[in-house]
Amino acid sequence: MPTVASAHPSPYEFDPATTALLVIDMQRDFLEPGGFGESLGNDVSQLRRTIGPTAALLRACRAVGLTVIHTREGHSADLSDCPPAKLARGGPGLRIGDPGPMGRILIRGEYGHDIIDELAPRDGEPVVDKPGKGAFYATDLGAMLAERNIRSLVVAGVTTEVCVHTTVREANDRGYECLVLADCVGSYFPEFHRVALEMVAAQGGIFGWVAESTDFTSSLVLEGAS
Ligand code: C5J
Repeated sequence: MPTVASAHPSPYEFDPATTALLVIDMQRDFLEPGGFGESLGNDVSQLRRTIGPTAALLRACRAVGLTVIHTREGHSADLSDCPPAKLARGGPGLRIGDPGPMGRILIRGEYGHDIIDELAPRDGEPVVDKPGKGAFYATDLGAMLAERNIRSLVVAGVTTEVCVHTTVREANDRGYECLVLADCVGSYFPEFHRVALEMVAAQGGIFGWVAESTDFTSSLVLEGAS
């Protein structure tokens, strides 16, 4: 069985046949200027360091045929799936549904809502549209994973302490063994990123495991996953 020996708090063992890579919300709305992330006052350049490692991770996973699933956070055009408190966040004219340089902010079908070109999903890779921070809430992700007999989730994406954390917590409660790849997740706040990763692995791995992506991909290659 492939093992990521360097994972914290303990080696992470996984079966590639029952493991999926989950790439969370690598959308223009979070990573590029003029989107939802910037509308909330964030420096979106903080997230760019995740792109190169995640592109390499995708190449490695695709090469061995690992299941790859992407998610996108966003709302329907009529905002009926957006809670009032979420809608009220951000300054006037910069709220969810308001027009921006990449289309209406965080609205499905708009240019800004889609995944950045560097990490574009391949044909056949599911893309889960979610209205919340967690990828299980109000989506068919659970059914999709069950259909594929997935038990382990390797997690990349943004932001570490928001959608990545919420999703890992939801997944952990559902029995999935989650490995968060430190260099493939990012936050607008370096301190939140650091502490969020510590929280995953603390207390014997209360939410999961943490490792660098190259240690994960080496274990895939070493074991000749199929
Ligand atoms: C946020 C996310 N940060 N994808 N969403 O609002 O983490």
